[in-house]
This record gives sequence, C-alpha cells and structure tokens, in this order.
Amino acid sequence: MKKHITEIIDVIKKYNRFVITTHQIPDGDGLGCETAFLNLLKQMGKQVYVINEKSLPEKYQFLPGADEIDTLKIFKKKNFVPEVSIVFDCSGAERMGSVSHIILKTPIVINIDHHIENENFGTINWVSPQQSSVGMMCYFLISQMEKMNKEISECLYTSLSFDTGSFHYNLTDKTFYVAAELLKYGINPQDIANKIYYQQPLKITKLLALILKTIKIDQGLKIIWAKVSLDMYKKTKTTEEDTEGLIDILRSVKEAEMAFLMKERKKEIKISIRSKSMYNTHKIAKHFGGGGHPNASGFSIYNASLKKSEDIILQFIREKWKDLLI
Ligand SMILES: [Mn+2]
Repeated sequence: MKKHITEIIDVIKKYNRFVITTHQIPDGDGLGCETAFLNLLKQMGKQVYVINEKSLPEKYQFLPGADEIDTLKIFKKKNFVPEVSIVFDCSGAERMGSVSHIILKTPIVINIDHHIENENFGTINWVSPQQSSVGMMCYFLISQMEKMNKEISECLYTSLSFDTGSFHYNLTDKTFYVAAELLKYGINPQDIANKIYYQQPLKITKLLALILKTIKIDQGLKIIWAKVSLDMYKKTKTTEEDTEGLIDILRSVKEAEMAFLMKERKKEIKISIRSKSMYNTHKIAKHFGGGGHPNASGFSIYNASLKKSEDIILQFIREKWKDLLI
C-alpha cells in the first residue's frame, strides 16, 4: 500500500492537468472519491475535471464540488488535454462507459479500486480488496499528503457510509478508525446520512411500488427477487440510476438471506445481488462474468428477456446453492 501511495503522490505533485472518473452509473463511493480528489487537486492549484457517463443522482448534489461534475458531452466542448487520469471503483475499463476513450488516452492512468477482479488497466494500479470502500484508500492517501479538510472529509465519509450500507456491512476496525478520523474535521454524520438515505424524490417511491409488485421468494433457499422493466421507468419518469439502494429493501426481508434485483436495459438485463451472512454473492456474479464483493455484486445477461434471465439465474442458484454458502 505504501509503495502505491508514494507513487501516486509523486504523480499528483509532478503533473498539472487531471481528469477523474468512476463507473458509468456513479454511486456514493465513486462520487465521494471523485469530489474528494476534485477538492484536493484544486486546493493544490491543479487543473481538474470530473467526467461521468451518467448525470449526478440528485441526492448527491450536496457533495462539495458536485456542481462541477461534467457529463461527457459537456467535457468534450472544453478542449482540455489531460496528462493524468484517475479512475475510482472500476474493476475494468469498460465499466467507465464511453468516458474510457478519454481516460485511456492520457499518458498516465491511475486506477484506484477495491474489487478483487480488477483488471489492472492503469499505468499505476492500486487495488486493495480488503478495503470496504475506495473512500478508505483515498483517506490514507490524502492524509499522508496532509491535505485533509472538512470538504474532503465530507466526500470520503459519504464513500464509507455508502459502501458499508450505512455502516451495516464490510466493516473492520479500520473502517471505524477512518470514520473517527474523518469526524475530526467537523463534519456532521447524521446530516450526511439524512442526505444520502432520506432525500429520495417521490417518483422513486412510486417506482419502488411497481417493483414490489413483482416480488417472488424461494422460502427454502431464502432468496427474494424482483424485476424492473423499461416500462416502469417510463411510467414513473425515472431511470436506472434511481434504483440505487432499492435492493436493500429486498434484503431487509426477514425470510430472505439473499436478494437480487433484475433491471431491464436495451438488449441487457443488469442484475444486482445482495446477501446477509449465508451466501457469497460474488460467486454468482463471477459465474455470469460480473464482479463485486461477498455481500454485494452485480452482473449482466445479454439478449435475454427479464423472464428468461430470471429462469437462468434461479436454475444456477438452485443447482449450486451449496457452493455459494459463505
Ligand atoms: Mn466501491
């Protein structure tokens, strides 16, 4: 870890023009890291842009610097030629979406991630699967530089909170150590939790109502699942980004040890899986070419309907459930 941190700090000090990104559908961990680095690099007088494939989910607008996050379309008009790119929370380059075309062209690509299956697509690859969030890694780096401040702390606390399901899982003594260190900068953890978890626009609850109608459960295997169709997004004026976190409502069911949510895309079904302590979701995701962590993973099935995908997944789980236990 020390070697990577020193190497990355050297690059940050040496160069001046940076771009930052995370995975296509940005989440609290990725956005927290992006805004933390935006604040860090600006504080150091560097030129920096954050580019994401998809627009910012409304509830993350509170992050310091969030209003400066560009979509690819806006960034392209800027004629900015970056020297260094920094990619957070992406196991593979394709996870960035079309932003990857800009990122991979930069002379130096810094890949900072905590997914075990990371493909090391960067020129510097700092991959640390034992860390509960990439935000943790950013904390170690930025505190080493002695550049921590209240804004950065707020961003990184958001990463920690998001990737631990509001401090419910992926927890070690280090997670609480970093959280405690972050609080020293005067942030308000209750206020941040309210912003992340209790600022859901009504349309999302309406989407949830439609999703909940599709719930099915396998009582024997303790697995619950539900579906989201393109039609449901249309009816509620929502998009896939608005499904973030909804799967936790499925996981919260007493009778379930594992939950999956199937999201229809054009020619693709995107599946998110979450578990409590019985199942390792990563083993399922890996079988289908996806990735993640023991309690939270994702994968896609291509050119199949929601129904067909449901059959494929259930058949696999019912056959292999013994191998999937933690
Ligand atoms: Mn993450």
